[in-house]
Amino acid sequence: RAEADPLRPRFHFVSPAGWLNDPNGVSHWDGTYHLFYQYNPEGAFHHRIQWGHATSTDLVTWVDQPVALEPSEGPDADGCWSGVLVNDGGTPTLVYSGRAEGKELPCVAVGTPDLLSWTKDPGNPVIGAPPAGVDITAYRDHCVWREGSTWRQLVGSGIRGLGGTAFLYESSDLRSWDYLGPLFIGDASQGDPVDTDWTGTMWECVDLFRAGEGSLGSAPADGAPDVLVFSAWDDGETRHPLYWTGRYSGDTFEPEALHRLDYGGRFFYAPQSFQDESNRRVMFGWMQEGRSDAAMVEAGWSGVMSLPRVTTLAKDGTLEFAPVPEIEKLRRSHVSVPGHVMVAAGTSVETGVSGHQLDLELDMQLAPGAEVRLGVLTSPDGAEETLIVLSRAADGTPSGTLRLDRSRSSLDPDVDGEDKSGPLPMTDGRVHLRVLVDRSAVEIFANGKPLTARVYPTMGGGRVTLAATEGSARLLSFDAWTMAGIFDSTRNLIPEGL
Ligand code: DQQ
Repeated sequence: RAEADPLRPRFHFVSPAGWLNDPNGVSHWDGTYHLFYQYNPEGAFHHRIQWGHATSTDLVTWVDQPVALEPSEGPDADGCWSGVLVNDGGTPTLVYSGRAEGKELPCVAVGTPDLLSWTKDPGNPVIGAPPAGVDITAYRDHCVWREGSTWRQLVGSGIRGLGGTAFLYESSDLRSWDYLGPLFIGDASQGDPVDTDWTGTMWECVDLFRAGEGSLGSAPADGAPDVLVFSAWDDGETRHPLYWTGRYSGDTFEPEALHRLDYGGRFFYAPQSFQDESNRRVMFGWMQEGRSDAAMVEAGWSGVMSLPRVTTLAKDGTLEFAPVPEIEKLRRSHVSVPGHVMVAAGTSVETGVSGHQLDLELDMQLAPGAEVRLGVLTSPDGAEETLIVLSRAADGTPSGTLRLDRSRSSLDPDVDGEDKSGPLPMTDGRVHLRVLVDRSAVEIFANGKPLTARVYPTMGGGRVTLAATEGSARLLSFDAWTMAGIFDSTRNLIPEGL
């Protein structure tokens, strides 16, 4: 059944079987990219999680490798939860959360030089308990980096009654850790669980990095901020990725500003980033499902890995994102929709584009008060359509909104169709829009701001429409490509002849 599912993406990484969630141990090691991921090959549900593993030389095509970590008797008997890969003087080393007896504790495993087989440390767990005397909400996931001659580690957590946090540790050998204190504590009393920027009662998958030149802990040559990425969590269902920009120095992080990382919220969850061998910061996130647990089990698969994104610092001090350019090698037939046309309210452009695997790139200039809608996966009769809505404030202020309207994405009443939106920075109404459509996976980048989501059309439509609904906009350019798959319809890898 899983094999015949037309909603299963073809050029995003998906697991060979069953369930996939967080990216783990993302790295570039001796010219090979490694993507590990939370994996349950037994079925499309979260249970007894292993570390799946795939490698790539180009971030586009992937080769499945043997499972890297599996639960075994002891501190990870019930699951090998999220973690990272570090280079310990040439020895590949995983730091992950072992789950047993209903809780998670930090564990370590070392790998062979090819990173294909892993041996768990006999001393696991390497930290035997969360900090004493602190009433925590949870304790898991790791960010580990080298600072001078020592290792530093963050473990995601939350302090009951206060907010999410990350506990800071130090070690000389990755095995014996000294607790230094909370790096910084969020304030869960600010805002509400329904707010898209609520910082939650627990921080999952913390990821701390320097946004510009230099490394963590060094003096920032170019004034670039440090960035603390976390996935805001609450047992009342809040799940979304956020980041603070600020300064990490000594044993603390001084926050400057809080930002939403992806307007799709839970559809780009638990992101993890790394610096590749050409010094790009590349980030992956888990595109979780918007259908019911029963529908996932029925489909036989669940979870999509986002395309890798290059993460850079925008002039306004926030992060901006773009799919790695390598993805362009999957571009096939090209349609160029004539540019330099005005689209006025009530009119639409006949794009002539259609497909279920597409890369769309548009440049537009919106007049004040304009609203433009790009429709994808549109059924022949228009009953199903996923709308990417761009608008510019009427008063001429240089701001706009990016919105994803999924109210008509699917006739299936049981799938998630909630609106997703966020502020769209713009100058003179200009918008550069990139949309990657891969069956049920949609990644949108508007002036570098990402909005990631899942859609479940039932009618097999693939038309692309463009219309203005308010005011007018000038279409400057519009290029569309169909995208080759890296998987065939039965999820066999297509390594050659893309
Ligand atoms: N997923 C992992 C945890 C992490 C969560 C378990 C985030 O380690 O906190 O699969 O999605």
